[in-house]
Amino acid sequence: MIWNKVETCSRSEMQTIQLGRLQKTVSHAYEHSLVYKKRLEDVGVKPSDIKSLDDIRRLPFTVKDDLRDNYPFNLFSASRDDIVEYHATSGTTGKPIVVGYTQVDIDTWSEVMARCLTGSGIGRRDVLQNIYGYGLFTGGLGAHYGGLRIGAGVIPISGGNTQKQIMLMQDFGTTALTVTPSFLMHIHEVGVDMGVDFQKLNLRTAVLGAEFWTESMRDMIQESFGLKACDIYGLTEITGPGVSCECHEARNGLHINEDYFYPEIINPESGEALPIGAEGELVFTTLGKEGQPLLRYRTRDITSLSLDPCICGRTLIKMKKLTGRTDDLLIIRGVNFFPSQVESIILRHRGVTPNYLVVVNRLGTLDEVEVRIEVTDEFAVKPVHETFKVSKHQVVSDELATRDIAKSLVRDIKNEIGITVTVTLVPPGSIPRSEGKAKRYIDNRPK
Ligand code: DLL
Repeated sequence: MIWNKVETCSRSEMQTIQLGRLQKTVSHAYEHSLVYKKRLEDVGVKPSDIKSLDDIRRLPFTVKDDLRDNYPFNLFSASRDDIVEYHATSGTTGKPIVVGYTQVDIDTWSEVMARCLTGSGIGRRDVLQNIYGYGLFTGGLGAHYGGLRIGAGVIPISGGNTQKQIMLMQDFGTTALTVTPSFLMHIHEVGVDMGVDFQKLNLRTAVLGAEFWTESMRDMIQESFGLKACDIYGLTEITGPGVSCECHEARNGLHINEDYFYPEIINPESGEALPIGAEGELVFTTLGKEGQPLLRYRTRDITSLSLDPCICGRTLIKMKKLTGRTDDLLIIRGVNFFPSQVESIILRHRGVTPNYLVVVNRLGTLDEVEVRIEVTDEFAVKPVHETFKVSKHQVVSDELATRDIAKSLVRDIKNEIGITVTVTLVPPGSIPRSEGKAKRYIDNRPK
């Protein structure tokens, strides 16, 4: 099913919509934001200079620090009276990033989320358990608005409450889930301990995002729950979830709602725009946003774009599943490495679980990488609490088999990523679980 016929329009129709909205957005930002007015004047561009989509390259980039520097409302391009909702990032370092939505922006958000949920195979007959956190985080309300728009029965349970999540899945006959992949795996773990057979529930679809996850994780989730899992992407600055989403037919690349979010790929070092197909940093210009339009916003997310036809019939440009974020890129003894790259290697090995943490330390002048991975119950020979007393990070079993697993992980990481790491197998349950986004690495090196 397709929610809106614009999702299947021709390239030239799409470009006409995009150009009209780009011109309006640049004028709106110029007229309503002193910050953008000055920025455009600094590069000598007036709204009337935007005559073609290529002219977007004349606009300056916007970066995360611009939002921080203008905290809380200086980048707003609408009167505070017209702002009907606020969201913000968690802001673990420094001030959070604040976003304000007008009613038009909320309507757009509902529309793009309706497209994403429909594309994932969800409809009005579904019971949608929305496990994304409600609050300043955009996940909960974004999925909620989309769910209401398509007429699904939304259960606004939010994150946490693992056992209650399982109870509602059983008692309410939940058919669809919106949740982070890591928390969904945690729900599975807890359910299995409670003796729940997830295959027997009514679950059909999960729309997973807000964090990096691999194809191997998708296979594991689909098998564990007996459902189809689609990837959904978005970021607070641009709107929240709903910027792009996979269709359930292909589940291979995310269709971008490009009539509202104009994508570009740039070389993250030089800022040069790259052609379709090249991998680089994803940049978005919002088309039609009123509260806080953003021109050429650098997301720091790494991916590539594709205009290849899709079996679902959508013509919307696709972005590949994310490779990583430029700010998560670790350079270890000269080798570039995204912590998330170890995930698919781990998931290929028996005896270990997808619960892992990459820890980077500096010993003298050398960077050392430790990959802590929880073993499965069958390899946790000693009782977990005993092992804990000895050392949280000790190998949990001295069985030869366990050593072999660790050795083969070290070998595969070396072969595929090019760095030598220490693998420490830790007892089940010893790596902290998250109810939202999982933290997959800690960099202890001096800044
Ligand atoms: O995570 C919005 C969202 C909520 C997306 C629910 C999907 C589902 P932020 O907290 O601002 O917003 O974080 C945005 O999370 O720049 C990516 O680095 C990462 N991210 C989001 N979706 C995905 C995904 C929400 N599907 C940042 N795969 C983005 C990988 C993702 N990373």
